[in-house]
Amino acid sequence: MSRRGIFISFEGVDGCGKSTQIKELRRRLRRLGDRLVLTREPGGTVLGEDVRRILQQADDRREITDKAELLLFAASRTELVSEVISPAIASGKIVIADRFLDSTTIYQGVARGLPTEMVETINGIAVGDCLPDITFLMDIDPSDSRRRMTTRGNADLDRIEKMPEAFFHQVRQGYLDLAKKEPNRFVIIDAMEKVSTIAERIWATLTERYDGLLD
Ligand code: Z5A
Repeated sequence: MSRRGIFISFEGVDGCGKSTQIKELRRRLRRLGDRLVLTREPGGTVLGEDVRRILQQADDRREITDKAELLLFAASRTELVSEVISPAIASGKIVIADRFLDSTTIYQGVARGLPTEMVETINGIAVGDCLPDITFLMDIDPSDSRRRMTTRGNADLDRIEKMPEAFFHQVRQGYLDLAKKEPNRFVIIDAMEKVSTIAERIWATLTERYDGLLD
């Protein structure tokens, strides 16, 4: 019988510190070697990286409708699930995802305002029964994460990052509401804590839940 791995996802407003914590976790799990698989969305496959470029570089000359945006994220995700995530989980690997379908539920559903039923249907088509076992929601006030992003200093904001601050307040609240609906999957992290404090909290949660599976 094949072993089942663990599917861990990180979510939150942009600049909340997901990538920083994923790096910390990767360091702690380095001994797993190729049993550890990292993904980011959109991206992670040839098609996914193309979609990332299309979505991030679209500008006023090449507008993307909200529905097209939804379908592009879904197209990237379905490739990632079938090429990378599902095979990895089926063979007992640990997958750490920088964003997954909750990002679509919140950014395209709540913040863009596409109908919930439409978003759920597309999400279902994209991932089937491949869902995270645990999701760390890095919760932060968007004005604090914005400040971090401007001090990070790497160039221009992309298409979504240019949205007004109110958009990101909707994103934050949307995530908190979703976490309340799925308390067994979501772990809410205060993303304003120090990097090392957050890393400890995440590690303690994982080792408690998956005792032995991370060895
Ligand atoms: N999107 C969507 O709409 N629908 C979808 O289905 C999906 C995505 C999958 C992806 O952008 C965009 O696509 C995103 C949502 C949308 N758009 N927005 N807006 P991305 O992948 O390019 O970026 P991101 O995921 O939004 O975030 P990011 O820029 O990668 O940031 P992060 O990973 O969350 O944060 P970080 O890079 O770890 O940290 C940001 C800065 O804060 C950095 O300078 C750190 O050193 C600093 N930092 C981190 N932690 C701390 C703490 N604890 N204290 C102080 N400073 C810290």
